[in-house]
Amino acid sequence: MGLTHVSLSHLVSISAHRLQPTPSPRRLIEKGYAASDVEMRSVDLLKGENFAPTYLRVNSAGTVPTLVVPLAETTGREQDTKFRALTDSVAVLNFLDASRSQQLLSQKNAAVDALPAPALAPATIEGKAASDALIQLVHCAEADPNFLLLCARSADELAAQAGGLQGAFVKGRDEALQRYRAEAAANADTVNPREASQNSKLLAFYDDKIAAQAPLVGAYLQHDAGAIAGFVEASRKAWKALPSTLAKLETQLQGTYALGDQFSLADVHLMAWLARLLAVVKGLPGAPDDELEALDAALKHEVCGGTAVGPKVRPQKAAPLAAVAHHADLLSPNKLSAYWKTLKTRPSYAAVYGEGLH
Ligand SMILES: N[C@@H](CCC(=O)N[C@@H](CS)C(=O)NCC(=O)O)C(=O)O
Repeated sequence: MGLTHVSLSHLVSISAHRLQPTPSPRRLIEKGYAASDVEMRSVDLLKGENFAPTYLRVNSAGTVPTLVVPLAETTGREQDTKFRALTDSVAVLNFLDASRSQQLLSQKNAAVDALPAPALAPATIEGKAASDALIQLVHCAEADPNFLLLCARSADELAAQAGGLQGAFVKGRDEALQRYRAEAAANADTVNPREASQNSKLLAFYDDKIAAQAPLVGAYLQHDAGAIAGFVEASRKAWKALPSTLAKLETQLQGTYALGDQFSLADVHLMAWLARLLAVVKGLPGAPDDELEALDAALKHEVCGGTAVGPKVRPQKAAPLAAVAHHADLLSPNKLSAYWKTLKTRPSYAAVYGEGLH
């Protein structure tokens, strides 16, 4: 399970004369970018570095990834380069796909030329619609595996996680928010109007984030009984929503890869999403080692009821996945598990997940 890896998300920049890149090593590798093309910087989410004022100047949402790219018209030697930041993974990946064409390659050196630069965007209107639908599906808040990572379906699960990486994440983030907020508040009386305006924006940002994170802080750090009950309920709801996302995926997968027999942009997004989800289920208490079995086990838990707060739910007699299978056939073998096994054969998989899923 990968909170350590969550922290290794990247801020990336592209300089004027060199293509650099990428928040997504998957994309770099699948697109044939060379290591020398890349200038990566890590933003440690465990320490709340994504909330630093310097980072917020680049990405005002305070999320990763960010890709900083030069504006085309300022890439001449005679001009100062101006940059623009792409601040979400869909825009970043689209940019990286479009930015390494064969034409561009032919202007570069032979070693780099030798690497293929396949177009990963679908070529047809139907393909694009199917691709967009899949990408949207795994980026919707309801299917956010990062939330599932923090979720606790019982007070016991919460207590276990509070002593682990999840607890460290909530704590590190809370401390960073409080510290950055205090710094902004200390500068509140600046006479420089520009600084004053920046400061009030920062204060508003930190206040919003602190309010949004209050349920997590209440449950994880303050051990507040009401907050714990509310968080357990929200967590169960999030887990219950998972089968329907998986069922949609199951019906939308079109072939060996998401859109058929070619690896495409949708696969880059799906690989990241599935890897994170499978890392989460593997990290659940008592999970089997095999990630697909761990997913089955997590889904079973939802159907049978697991360790529960309040009255114990009796495990149902019927096959647990039968209820999940109501949404689609999620029993192995199925399209999704075959698809995952195919993704695991990609060189980008070995490069990104060789040391473990995250
Ligand atoms: N829509 C954005 C969301 C990215 C996102 O939420 N990233 C997570 C890490 S995987 C993040 O930055 N979390 C930090 C936070 O929300 O404070 C994207 O796809 O780029």
